[in-house]
Amino acid sequence: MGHPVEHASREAAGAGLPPGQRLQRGWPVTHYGPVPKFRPERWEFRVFGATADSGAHIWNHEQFTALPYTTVVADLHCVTKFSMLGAEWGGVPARTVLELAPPAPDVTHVMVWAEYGFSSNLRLADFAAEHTLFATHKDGELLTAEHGFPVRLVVPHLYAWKGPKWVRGIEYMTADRRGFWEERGYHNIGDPWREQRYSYQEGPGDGPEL
Ligand SMILES: Nc1nc2c(c(=O)[nH]1)N[C@H]1C(S)=C(S)[C@@H](COP(=O)(O)O)O[C@H]1N2
Ligand SMILES: [Mo]
Repeated sequence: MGHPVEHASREAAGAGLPPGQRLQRGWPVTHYGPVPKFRPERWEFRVFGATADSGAHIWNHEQFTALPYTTVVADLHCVTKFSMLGAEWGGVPARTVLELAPPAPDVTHVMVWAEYGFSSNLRLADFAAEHTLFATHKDGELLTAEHGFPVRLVVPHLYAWKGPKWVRGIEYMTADRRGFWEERGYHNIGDPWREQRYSYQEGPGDGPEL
């Protein structure tokens, strides 16, 4: 796939292990449900909800993989307490998606949608963070099916459930709404440095009522 390479970034890793985490060697596979089969002719990446022009923006697989490509070295912290450090992810920056398919001015949150209706909600600022990436590659190789091929989100500064594998689109929202794990007992924000693991730890303003 012929991406134009922009730049490599090395600032989303190297801070060590967040509290309560342990180092994992190798790369385990962690998710709920089956691994979806990729059907390129049916696949599309859809930006919808409160877009600036109020229409949906859709890229097919060929178009999506032709968007500007960059790399980010980032750590992955699973809320079940293992962390994988220093992977090099390659893909399309979330900021690029925000530029090409801009949200309306009153958008505050983004729902990231994946196959089988899996979802995760992010504050717009977390989504727009410099290192948030729609990854297609890890360590120079295409993602494998079980790790999210063709596209997964990587949000280096949040727990890994905030990064859906098998992403199919994003929804711009003018109010917060909980995603799949956020409705099922996990923290609405999910900052590993503050050990925001479970929804019972949420303070006022951290998320919509359960
Ligand atoms: N679609 C989808 N994405 C998902 C999940 C899931 O259940 N479904 N689990 C998340 C969790 S909890 C973790 S720790 C990471 C694990 O990514 P890995 O299997 O590539 O290590 O994927 C995240 N993305
Ligand atoms: Mo996880």
